[in-house]
Amino acid sequence: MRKKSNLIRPSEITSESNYLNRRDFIRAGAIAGGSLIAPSALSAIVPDSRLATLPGVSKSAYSTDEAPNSFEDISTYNNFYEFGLRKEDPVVNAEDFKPRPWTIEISGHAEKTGTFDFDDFMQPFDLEERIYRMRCVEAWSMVIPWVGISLADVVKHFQPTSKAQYVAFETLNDRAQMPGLRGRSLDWPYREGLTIAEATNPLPILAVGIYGKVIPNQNGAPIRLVVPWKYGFKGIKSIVKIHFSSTRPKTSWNMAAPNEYGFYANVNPGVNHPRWSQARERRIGGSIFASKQETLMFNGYGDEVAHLYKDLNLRRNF
Ligand SMILES: Nc1nc2c(c(=O)[nH]1)N[C@H]1C(S)=C(S)[C@@H](COP(=O)(O)O)O[C@H]1N2
Ligand SMILES: [Mo]
Repeated sequence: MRKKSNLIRPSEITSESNYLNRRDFIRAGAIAGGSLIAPSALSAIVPDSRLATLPGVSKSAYSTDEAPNSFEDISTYNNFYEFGLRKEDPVVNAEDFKPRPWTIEISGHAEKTGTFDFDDFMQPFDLEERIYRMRCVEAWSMVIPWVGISLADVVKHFQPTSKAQYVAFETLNDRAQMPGLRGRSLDWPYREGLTIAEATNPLPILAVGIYGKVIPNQNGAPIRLVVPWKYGFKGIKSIVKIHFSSTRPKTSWNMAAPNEYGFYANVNPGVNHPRWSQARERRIGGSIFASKQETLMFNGYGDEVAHLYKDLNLRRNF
């Protein structure tokens, strides 16, 4: 297999002061050039220049042609409870988070297991850009140009045995770096899981970038799950463990409120959350006066995934 994922180390990332200088430079340039672009519009089109560009990224046929949200929307409106409960908390509180050195432990029913340094883990896999619609259970949505590796490729690489029916994931649990862990909003570490059939479907990716750049800390650096037909909470961030299990793993939101958040969490406009409708969604970044758009079954990815659930009652298995 080709070696594509020479991800850039934090030491190669330009410093905060360079970043500010560059931003000021761009802003000044835009003003000097006579184009009256508002600062917010500028930051919307300029990804954070502290983040290194990812090499060797190919385009994916699975991408939507809908317009992506701005880098600013994607990196400042976040859910990452380890860094606070409000949408604006993670961008501030994850600023000093260290996504290197990083290790990923592979365990359970698989031929290949062990603890891998992040760069060694990434080595066998090809980087792809996948522009996906994302739908949060809170009834907002975004379109995000992820860069990542196929989860199916990762699963196959570690050769799960026939006993492996589920894949479980865990987030880093480091109180020194994650102030939100002092709170009891969730039972830490953050946990998620997929069936082996879901995990080997071609759509899910482990994302390491956004807009061609290394993924910002607040979006789940250095690596996070993206499952575009499920509600956003399945997209576990800053993964340190992947476990091949014979039994259904516990998942954080299901543990916290089992009547509100199920194991499957498939986007389904026909099954409401007990406290609000799932029929429509608000696209982040649009006008606050814009009418909400209809939520699509499986977030519009039904052709690829509906067969996974053909024998399942989706009202009971929500
Ligand atoms: N470890 C961890 N992963 C997490 C969360 C979290 O609080 N902690 N929040 C989830 C929720 S509810 C959503 S909607 C998405 C948001 O991802 P984004 O901030 O990159 O858009 O991350 C998911 N992954
Ligand atoms: Mo969410």
